Amino acid sequence: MIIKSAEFVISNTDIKKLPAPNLHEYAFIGRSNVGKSSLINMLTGRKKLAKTSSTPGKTQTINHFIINDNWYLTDLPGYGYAKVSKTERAKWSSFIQRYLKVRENLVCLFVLIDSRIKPQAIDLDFMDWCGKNEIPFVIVMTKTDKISSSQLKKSKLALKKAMEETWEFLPDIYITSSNSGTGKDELLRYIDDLNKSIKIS
Ligand SMILES: Nc1nc2c(ncn2[C@@H]2O[C@H](COP(=O)(O)OP(=O)(O)OP(=O)(O)O)[C@@H](O)[C@H]2O)c(=O)[nH]1
Ligand SMILES: [Mg+2]
Repeated sequence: MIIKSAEFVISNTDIKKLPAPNLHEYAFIGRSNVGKSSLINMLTGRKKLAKTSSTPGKTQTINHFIINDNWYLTDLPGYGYAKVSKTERAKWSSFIQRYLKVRENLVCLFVLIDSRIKPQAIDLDFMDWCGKNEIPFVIVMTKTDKISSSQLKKSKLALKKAMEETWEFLPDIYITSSNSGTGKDELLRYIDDLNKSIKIS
């Protein structure tokens, strides 16, 4: 798929102010600093569309971007940010969980996992929560430019093993690097296929 246009639409902390749910939507979630905003920039080929930072906790709101005037990419705040208070964290999860549950045009959630580290309880718990709430998702392993191909193989295997504890069928796993562009064509093709095969009423 060719990205002809990618524009910022709205930043939200209020579920009621989200854009009308009349277009296909794909959201990016994962731990703080995992590379959600960078991946949105890599996929759209716009370096500064979503704001990125080397300090965790950069994205604090739900950010909608409209692509080719036809579908939404949504950048979400990260979870598991250690410096955030318990109350703030609880607020975050109820806000994001509500968004994920009510957003009827959310075709697929991309759950980003750092390819450099072993499976984390917070990611596994979050994916279990998605399963229980019937939120369709695939996994995206990020920052693969920072590890060797044998390390990547090991990471992927470890993740699959950890997921097999609770999952009978595993979701697709995409391999990406926002630095090198790895995975761009595959993810855009996946989105294009879903745009064509799923009807948004
Ligand atoms: N080497 C490398 N660095 C990356 C990659 N993706 C992101 N980064 C770096 O990781 C840091 C965090 O990236 P962001 O895209 O801001 O992460 P985020 O998940 O949006 O973070 P929050 O909004 O804070 O939750 C930045 O310093 C990026 O440059 C990647 O594929 N490779
Ligand atoms: Mg971000």
